[in-house]
Amino acid sequence: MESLGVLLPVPMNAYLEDELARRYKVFRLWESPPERRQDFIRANAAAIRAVVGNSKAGADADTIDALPRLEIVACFSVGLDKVDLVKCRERGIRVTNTPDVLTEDVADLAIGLAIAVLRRLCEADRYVRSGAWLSKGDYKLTTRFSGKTIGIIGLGRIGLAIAKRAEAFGCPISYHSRSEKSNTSYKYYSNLVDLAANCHVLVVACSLTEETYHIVNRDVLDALGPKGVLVNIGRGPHVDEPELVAALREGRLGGAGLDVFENEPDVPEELFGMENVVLLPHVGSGTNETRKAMADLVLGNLEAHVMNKPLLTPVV
Ligand code: 8YV
Repeated sequence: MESLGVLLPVPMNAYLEDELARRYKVFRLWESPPERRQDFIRANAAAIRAVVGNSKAGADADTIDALPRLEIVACFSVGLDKVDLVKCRERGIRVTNTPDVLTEDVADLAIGLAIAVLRRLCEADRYVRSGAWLSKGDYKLTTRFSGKTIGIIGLGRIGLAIAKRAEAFGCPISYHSRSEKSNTSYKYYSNLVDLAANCHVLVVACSLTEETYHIVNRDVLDALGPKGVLVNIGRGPHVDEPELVAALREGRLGGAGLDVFENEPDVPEELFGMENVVLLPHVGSGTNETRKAMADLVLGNLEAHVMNKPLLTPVV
């Protein structure tokens, strides 16, 4: 039987790459210089029937158009914003992602970021390491996390997992999403500005779509206010980043815990000097346990596809 040709647009988790190479014929796009990548795809289009993408690169319209034999896009991510889903539906290309297996880690990180910002964990760590504790004495007082009102944008799997954790800290929970959920008693706000005005920590946990692009804009940041904290474990483009930087600089926002940015890995340098901000390099799902489970899910979906069995986590 013809081996499945799998295009990898960017480097993947090492275990996943090894396993893919063991089972299929792998085409590593990034090994070609940027100006030769379209030629590389064209030259190998006859063999490529699968794309394995992630949060950095997936299958955009140009890539899909260049691959007439493409059958499946298996994402090593829960987010599908790097896949042209409309085109995949039109062409009958199957799409899978990695839900559930990363939920706990991402929710843990959201709570960790909120605590890190309010309790100034990173700044306090730097205080000890720099010798300031010895030379300047005790560290300044910070702000409690327990009991603070948490507003969550998007009450899907990850949003609910964040809510469950925050409840254990005695935090009242409210949320904003397209529609009110019937399966929770958390307070619903149909208007995001109203949610921001009524919470202390606002967490972005929705998927990135045209409707949620820059959903956190100047009005939302101003409603959150000088005592408010923004936590983003979703996608950078959920937040209007220049507005976020301005709000922090001008003291209109209390702080921010950010795992994602608009132009990763570029992070606005102005944030580097702000002690009320905690910056992480997109590590929400970045544990050994979760990345292995995500990789196994990608492999399982590809295997199911090849064997003509039901996909494990189909999206399209
Ligand atoms: C990344 C993520 O995919 O699941 C998502 O949507 O953003 C992450 O899990 C991971 O960093 C691999 O690139």
